[in-house]
Amino acid sequence: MATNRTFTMLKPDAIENGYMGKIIDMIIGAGFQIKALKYTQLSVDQAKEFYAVHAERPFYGELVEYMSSGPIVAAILEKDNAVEDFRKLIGATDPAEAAEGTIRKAYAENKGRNAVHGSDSDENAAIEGKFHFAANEIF
Ligand code: IDP
Ligand code: MG
Repeated sequence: MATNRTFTMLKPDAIENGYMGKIIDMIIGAGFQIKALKYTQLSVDQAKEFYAVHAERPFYGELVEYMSSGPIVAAILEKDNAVEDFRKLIGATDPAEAAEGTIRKAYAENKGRNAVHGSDSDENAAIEGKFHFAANEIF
């Protein structure tokens, strides 16, 4: 059964470029409620673990270095059909291919530095949420 929660990170480029507030505003404006929120930075080991599924991809080293390079905002979001609707809101991985009105179209730099993460399944949303938040940090 589909759950109604997803997990996101505003990535280091988005924070560096000053888009934290604008992106959070777009997320809330699209009808998502914030159930957990944290301003933090991933260690190299945490970035490796979070993206372990991509360990064999040629960009893994670059991805780990970038995701641990500066602060991020992590959040658990709630809405009907959260995972799918949030993937629609963020747009394609490569901002050059992202639709108008999406977060990546507006704020991403390129395919690697693409402003925002969104879980790709209910199962991963739950795993990724637990990776960042203790039970008493989730509302
Ligand atoms: P997604 O974030 O849209 O789900 P994935 O294919 O799961 O995209 O890739 C995870 C992350 O890895 C991307 O968001 C992006 O930051 C990075 N990435 C994906 N493909 C490339 C690439 O070809 N070059 C560099 N970084 C990439
Ligand atoms: Mg993905």
